[in-house]
Amino acid sequence: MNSTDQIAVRLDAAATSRTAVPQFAAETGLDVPTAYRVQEAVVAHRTGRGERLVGVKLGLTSRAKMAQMGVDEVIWGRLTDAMRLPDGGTLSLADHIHPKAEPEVAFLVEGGAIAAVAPALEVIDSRYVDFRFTLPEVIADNTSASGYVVGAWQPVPDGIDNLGVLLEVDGRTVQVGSTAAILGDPRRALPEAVRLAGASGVDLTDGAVLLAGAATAAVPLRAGAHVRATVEKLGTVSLRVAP
Ligand code: OOG
Ligand code: MG
Repeated sequence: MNSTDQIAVRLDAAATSRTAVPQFAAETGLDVPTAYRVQEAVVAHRTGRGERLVGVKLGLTSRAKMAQMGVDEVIWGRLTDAMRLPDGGTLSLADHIHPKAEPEVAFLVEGGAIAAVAPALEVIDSRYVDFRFTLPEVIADNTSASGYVVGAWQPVPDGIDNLGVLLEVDGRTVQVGSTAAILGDPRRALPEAVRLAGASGVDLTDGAVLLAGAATAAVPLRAGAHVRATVEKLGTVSLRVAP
């Protein structure tokens, strides 16, 4: 396995067959610029099957996530329409490898600016065995992107830079954080995404969704679980895992 396309085929097959693959960066010497080219090729497999690019996600924008994953650089990935799940919708474990959920803040982009904000949940599902990867590996894997749920869009409230974030599973609080954990202020996600994605020729066009990154660590999804994220002033968003 040596070319960008071969790695992309392998990661796409892992996703579609719900079978984790071993890490490979040590073997291939994959670097970050090449990893973003692999990501583009991985997502091209999805768009080739009819999915549409609808936005961008940032990852590892909080210390909680950097510590959990052992990677300490902000990364970005591509979101497609097929990844979007309805608020209160149901996800099947059979469609995933080892999914986890994390609370996020979503922005709606219009005219190059933030037009609205919503509480969100991201479902990440690394295509690597044991959810372990190096920085280039997670970038190549479209930053573990698998699904996302967006709550009600609303105007950006005062104090967005320091709102409480809660993640509950079956009514029990499992993670607590603050939007301040996201780059110090989640609004920084926009210039950061414009810079990072722009370097690969990807623009945040009108109507694009931007996931700013998780404020807390992610939690594994179990059959039958009811997962709910709450962002102070923004409200809640939820997801069920099929029994
Ligand atoms: C990588 C994706 C990180 C976030 O919000 O920090 C991410 C991973 O943790 O597998 O989406
Ligand atoms: Mg995330």
